[in-house]
Amino acid sequence: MAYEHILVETRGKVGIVTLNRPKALNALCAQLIEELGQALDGLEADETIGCIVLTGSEKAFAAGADIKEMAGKSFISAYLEDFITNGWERITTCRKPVIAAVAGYALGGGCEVAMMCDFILAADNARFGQPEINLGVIPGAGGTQRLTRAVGKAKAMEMCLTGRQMDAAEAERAGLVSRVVPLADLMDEAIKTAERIAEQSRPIALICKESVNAAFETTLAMGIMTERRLFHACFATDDQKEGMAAFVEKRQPNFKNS
Ligand code: CO8
Repeated sequence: MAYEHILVETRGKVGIVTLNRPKALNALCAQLIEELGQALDGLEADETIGCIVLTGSEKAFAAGADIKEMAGKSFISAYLEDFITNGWERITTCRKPVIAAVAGYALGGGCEVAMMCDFILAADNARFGQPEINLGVIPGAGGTQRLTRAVGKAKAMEMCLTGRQMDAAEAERAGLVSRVVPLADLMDEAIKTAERIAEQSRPIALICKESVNAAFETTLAMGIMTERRLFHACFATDDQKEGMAAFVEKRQPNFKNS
């Protein structure tokens, strides 16, 4: 399928979506968000794909929602079209693991999209921020919520109230990103990590993602209960039998995704 603002490719079991609107630093216009949703639909339906990498350019993962497109909106138009909910949440409903490989600016909606992914691998030139306050608005795609859960109230509040950006090293210290790697290695590392995930049992990887995500939606007691039930469910799979047999027989497992 031909897209205008994104590139989609597959490498073995890994799907790669590259935001590709360089003249606007990958500003997230409505069409780009729609294309991203279609790409995720396609990769989700593709049985050969086990993990997805979402990335941008070396200069910008995404510099936010498209300010030029947003500038003329009124309350009533934003409300009636359900601006933000519409389309943007598609990343969070993806059942396959999604890694954000972030280089350069991840600002506003760009930071929010990265945080919708399952984890963020950052290049050493990455910069994260929620500068919406400088435009007379607040973050609208989860920034005040996901950033606060990721880095705690003090840093999130300061960043949202001042628009201050975090560099990659601070983002790693604060727990916003899982790892920082040199810019030149970002895609190799992201793809290597995605391949490792895609090699695991597909159903077990989905169950694992579901269980970690439960930590953000429930109390500890409910989260532990969810994990316990999902752990029990693993024993209904052939891949549990294979994984444990392979360990006992000192060989690599051959998962069948069943
Ligand atoms: N929207 C539209 N166009 C943009 C955006 C953007 N967010 N960011 C950059 N561009 C455009 C510029 O207008 C410029 O275009 P042109 O050449 O036609 O003037 C081009 O990209 C290059 O940008 P700069 O010349 O500014 O590049 P610099 O290297 O000098 O600066 C910066 C890079 C610092 C990233 C700068 O471009 C900047 O500050 N951008 C805006 C960052 C920002 O405020 N982001 C938050 C946007 S609001 C938001 O995301 C709300 C999210 C709510 C949920 C989303 C709902 C859809």
